[in-house]
Amino acid sequence: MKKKALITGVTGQDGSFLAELLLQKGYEVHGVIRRTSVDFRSRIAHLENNDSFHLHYGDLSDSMSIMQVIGKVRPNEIYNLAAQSHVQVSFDVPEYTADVVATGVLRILEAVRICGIADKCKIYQASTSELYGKVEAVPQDENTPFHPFSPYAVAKQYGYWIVKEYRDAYNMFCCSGILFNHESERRGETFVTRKISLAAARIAQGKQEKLILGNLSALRDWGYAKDYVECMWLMLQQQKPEDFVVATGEQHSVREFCLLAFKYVGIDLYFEGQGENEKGIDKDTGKIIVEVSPVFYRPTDVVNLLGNPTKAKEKLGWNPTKTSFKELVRIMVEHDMEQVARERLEENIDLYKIEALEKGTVE
Ligand code: NAP
Ligand code: F7E
Repeated sequence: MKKKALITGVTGQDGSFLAELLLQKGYEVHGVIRRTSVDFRSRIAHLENNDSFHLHYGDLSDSMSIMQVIGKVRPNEIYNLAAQSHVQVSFDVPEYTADVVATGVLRILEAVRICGIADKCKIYQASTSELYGKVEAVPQDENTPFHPFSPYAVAKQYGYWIVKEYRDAYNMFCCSGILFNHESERRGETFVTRKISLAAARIAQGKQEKLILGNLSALRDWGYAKDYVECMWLMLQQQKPEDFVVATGEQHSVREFCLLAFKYVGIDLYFEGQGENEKGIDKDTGKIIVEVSPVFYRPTDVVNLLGNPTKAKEKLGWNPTKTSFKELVRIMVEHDMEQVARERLEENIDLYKIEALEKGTVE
């Protein structure tokens, strides 16, 4: 019998990588998707013909749909990856963020109990380094106190504690991965790394003039999402449910990410000025390429994240440095250079077609 996994957030960055990994491992994979007016399932389109891959409509804000899916699939493992995952957006939609990111976790845990599979189903909760927020120690590990610093982080803190509560109260196999930022060529375009890699590719190919960012000094521990989903799976293969920090143990600033991404597209930048007046300038042409705007500042920002992955390394045998920072930036930039080149080609074909239509050479 194939093991059955249910992934919420399957259309997201991590959900799509995890679905691929579990299919490779021989699982029957079920994903929860939302109804949207525009069908936007590009990250999982390549999996939709796989006989072991099944999709179900559901929403983490709707207990009945969650109960129905869990009752129907009766999975051996649930990976709860669904979330309104953008920290800045959580300041604009705080109530919705709390409903999905906090109460959504409770809905899953209760559905598992109500469906009578609490002793058979293992649950992974996508927790986050944002819990450390206004950090009380650097680096952060499983024992570092939490200090959430955004509506998103406060909601994730509820998720973390309710998972722990169900583990203690009902002896359920549920655990949280405290994942530090992980990025990839599939990262949403408004997260800072992807915003930079795409801008570098567009600027290099003459499709964009400038890149406008917020806090360039924010420090993050950035890993590769494909490596991180392996660690999620490892957590559910243990005898005992435990929480783990998942990080690389290396820290870089947003400014450093920019310097490297632009270097990969052949633009050597240097930064000068301070705060809102800081600029990234092309060494060869003297052109201003990067500017700062307070529009991208947050009411409270998390500025010093660095994880200590020792526990995951030792207990799970997970390799935190499989993909280096340099390699991660290279993967993202190479992908986006190709994507932008393809878009330009399509635009040229469209222009050619319009011209031909106007001239009457095609129908
Ligand atoms: P993502 O790309 O933003 O994907 C989020 C997923 O959640 C999407 O599939 C989205 O569906 C789904 N979703 C959103 N609201 C939902 C709702 N109400 N009901 C059902 N599904 C809903 O996020 P990610 O980067 O893959 O992250 C996965 C999880 O890890 C999230 O919980 C995130 O908070 C957490 N996390 C991420 C990082 C990171 O660095 N990436 C670090 C720590 C923790 P649509 O496609 O329909 O929008
Ligand atoms: O910001 C700064 C910004 O939006 C990183 C989510 O996956 O990881 C992610 O949250 C830093 C912040 O990610 C821009 O102020 C500067 O300090 O890429 P981000 P995030 O907020 O760290 C955690 C672990 C999660 O759990 C979340 O789900 O970069 N920054 N300029 C900017 N950020 C953005 N988005 N855009 C800018 O222009």
